[in-house]
Amino acid sequence: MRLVTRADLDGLACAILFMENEKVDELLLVHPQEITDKKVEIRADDTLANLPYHPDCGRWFDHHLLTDSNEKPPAQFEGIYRQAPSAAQLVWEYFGRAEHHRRMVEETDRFDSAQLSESDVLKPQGWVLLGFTVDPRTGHEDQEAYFRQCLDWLAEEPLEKVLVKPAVRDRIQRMFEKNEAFCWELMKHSRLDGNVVFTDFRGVPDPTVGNRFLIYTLFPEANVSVRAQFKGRERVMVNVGHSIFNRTCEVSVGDLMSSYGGGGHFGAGSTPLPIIDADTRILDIIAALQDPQNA
Ligand SMILES: [Mn+2]
Repeated sequence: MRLVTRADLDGLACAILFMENEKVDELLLVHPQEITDKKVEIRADDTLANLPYHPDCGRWFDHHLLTDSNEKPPAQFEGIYRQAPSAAQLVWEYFGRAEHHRRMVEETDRFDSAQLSESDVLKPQGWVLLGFTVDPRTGHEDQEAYFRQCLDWLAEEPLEKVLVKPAVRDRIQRMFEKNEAFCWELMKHSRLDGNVVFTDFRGVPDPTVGNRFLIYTLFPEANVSVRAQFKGRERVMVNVGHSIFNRTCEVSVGDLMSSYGGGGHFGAGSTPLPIIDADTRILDIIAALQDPQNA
């Protein structure tokens, strides 16, 4: 069997569960968009986990909302699909919910659905800490090699022993350093506009990539964040996300972003904007996100 998953904590937990219960001959790490765009060849002996459905796969486990761009699964298929906090939860259930993996699955649930506390963001521990180091959005180098290394270790040793390995500690150290630099950049380039915190990285040549939740620890008054930065020379990328602490924003970010040509989910999304009228459109986006009582 070939396991096809994505290189995040949920994919890692899925892989640990499959490797303990079945013979996994090969592990392929892909980005969900590569499945949606049919850029990878999927085979009948493939198990897809934490990824959109592909008609050629043998089994499928996923928990993400089905969107218009996703291939619809048939009524009957091998595996489990359900909206759930993580795909690992579904794979765990498939293999009979072994007690010794309960902690890993519960923490993966929290991490994957961003049910995190401020201390999970500022001083993460355990699976959440490991989750941030493997997160493909954290901007570290050699993510795939690191993911595979962690998986090999976790197949043999408990999490506590893996977290103190020099390579892991090194990554944790660098992650905290990056987050520190990122906090300063966020403070310097953000302003609060009612319930919206707007970060303008358009003047920053090479912005640090840090923890995407830090902005909500710096601006607890905001319930939604908007960040703009250049993408190439012709476009501005705008990222919008609901605060994970102040969960009062009722605007569907995905719908708002799709009206500008982008997309996303209820709580987060992004859109490219042409440079020429980015300013006006950003103001429109901020206005659309503002609570009526701030108007
Ligand atoms: Mn997931």
